[in-house]
Amino acid sequence: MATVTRRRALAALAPVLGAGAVTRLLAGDAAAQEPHHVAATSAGGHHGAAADGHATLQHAGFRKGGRVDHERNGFHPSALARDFDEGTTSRLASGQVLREWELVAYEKEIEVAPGVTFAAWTYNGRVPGPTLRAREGERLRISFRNASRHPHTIHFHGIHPAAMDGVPGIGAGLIEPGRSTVYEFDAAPFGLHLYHCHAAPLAAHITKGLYGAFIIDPEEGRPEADELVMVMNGFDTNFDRSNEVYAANTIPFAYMEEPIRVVRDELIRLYLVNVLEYDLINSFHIHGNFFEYFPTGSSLRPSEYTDTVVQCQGQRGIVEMRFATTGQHMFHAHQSEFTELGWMGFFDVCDDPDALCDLPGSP
Ligand SMILES: [Cu+2]
Repeated sequence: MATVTRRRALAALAPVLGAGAVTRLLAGDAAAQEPHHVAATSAGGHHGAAADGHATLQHAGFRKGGRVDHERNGFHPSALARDFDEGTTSRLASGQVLREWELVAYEKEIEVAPGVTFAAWTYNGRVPGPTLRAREGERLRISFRNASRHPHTIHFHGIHPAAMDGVPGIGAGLIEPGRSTVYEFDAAPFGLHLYHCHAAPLAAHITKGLYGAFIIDPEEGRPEADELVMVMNGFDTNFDRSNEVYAANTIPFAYMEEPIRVVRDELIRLYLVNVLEYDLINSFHIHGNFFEYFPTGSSLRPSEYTDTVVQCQGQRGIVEMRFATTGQHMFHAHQSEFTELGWMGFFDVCDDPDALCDLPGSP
């Protein structure tokens, strides 16, 4: 069979198969090509069947036995969305707060779609790496150990001395396998940043999984809110320099299977980061609502009131919104292709945060 490009395969298969099945075919997963697996996509979903042409909304996640094994991966997208790593703090003689983390790079096979494994490169065994959270003006110290078989770095976005930039040839430069280094700088400016490996070839080192969100809170803080982080990413599962699956926080359709529960009228603050490689832009779109957008989170005043925002590679911003009514609100990339290949989910808006307001038809 001739090489199947992702786009050609999608055009041919998307109307017939669920996105999960397409993904499996592209990934060369033999099991997925059994008729049983393909046919199973038509049942059980709560988004209706193909009568109105929305067959592509059906996906692996709705099939019995077709879920990613989060336990084996060692991280769960639902937990990850609310997991902020504040490290450990102490005080320097000067009175400045010292905040410290330890990051270890190592290889780990993760399941990125049901039955599709990916030989990831990770910080601390998860993709994305921990969401590092600090406060403006603190001293940050990140101890980095490379326990993988390839040289890596940690390059932080933000303001810091050149020697702390985590790029080859500057400061400690490339950290060879088995070696360690310490990155240390003051937290500035406040906002939503990111960190990632800066070894060459850059796109490969990033797309393998070496990235994470990096939040610097303003000194005076932000209004209290239900806070979430979504790192928009994708995976090139067949190494053709294009992505076969898309997601926020790694696992396609994870927030369809487990919608993110939020409370009506409560302020939701979403830290949104785009680390996608191979596709120039990514986007976030909310249904039935509008949000205020703070580009790079570096101002306390929003620049935009909208329902869709676009981010280039490495771009990020803070989304703030409230839902006035209960119910299920979809969010997704507004590039339909990304959506169909995994980058979509639901907010489940409830009156009572402890109530079970599961989606009708959920397995
Ligand atoms: Cu690297």
